[in-house]
Amino acid sequence: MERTFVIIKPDAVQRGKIGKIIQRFEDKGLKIVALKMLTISKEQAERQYSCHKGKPFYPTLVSFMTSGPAVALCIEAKNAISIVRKMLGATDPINSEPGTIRGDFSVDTKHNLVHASDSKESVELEEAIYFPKSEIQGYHFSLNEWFYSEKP
Ligand code: FUP
Repeated sequence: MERTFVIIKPDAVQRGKIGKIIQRFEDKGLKIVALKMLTISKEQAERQYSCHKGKPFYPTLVSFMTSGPAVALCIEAKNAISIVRKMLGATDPINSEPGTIRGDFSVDTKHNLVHASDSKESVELEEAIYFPKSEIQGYHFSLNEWFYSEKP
């Protein structure tokens, strides 16, 4: 089993899309193991996006991410990182396919509703910014046998 980290961004909260987005993850068969609403601090946003520091869009990205409440989640599934990234769709709205979250709900690169980690390293880094280990739940997902051919 693999874990990934997701943020439902401030634009999605303001637009009333929290439930719709979480519903997609649940419908897919992904197990939510941590969930909270928070207003992201400047320090958290800067740590999360440290790889983009110095790029022209970095200052407005940080101010956007800290502009209002967001929802952070940890999700567990076989191949969770790739599956969730695929469900989000491409960063650029011109390339995000219909059927993806960004493809269905966004027209702008910055206001793209969701973030998800793109590698095991970024999961580790991002989880540590937002969730103490004690807030990540370990529990048996009784539906697993209906989602997987083998015991995951
Ligand atoms: P993603 O992994 O799809 O979230 O995309 P990136 O890590 O490349 O970018 C992080 C965020 O920066 C994106 F969600 C939106 C924002 N961004 C811009 O605002 N302008 C750009 O040119 C590229 C990214």
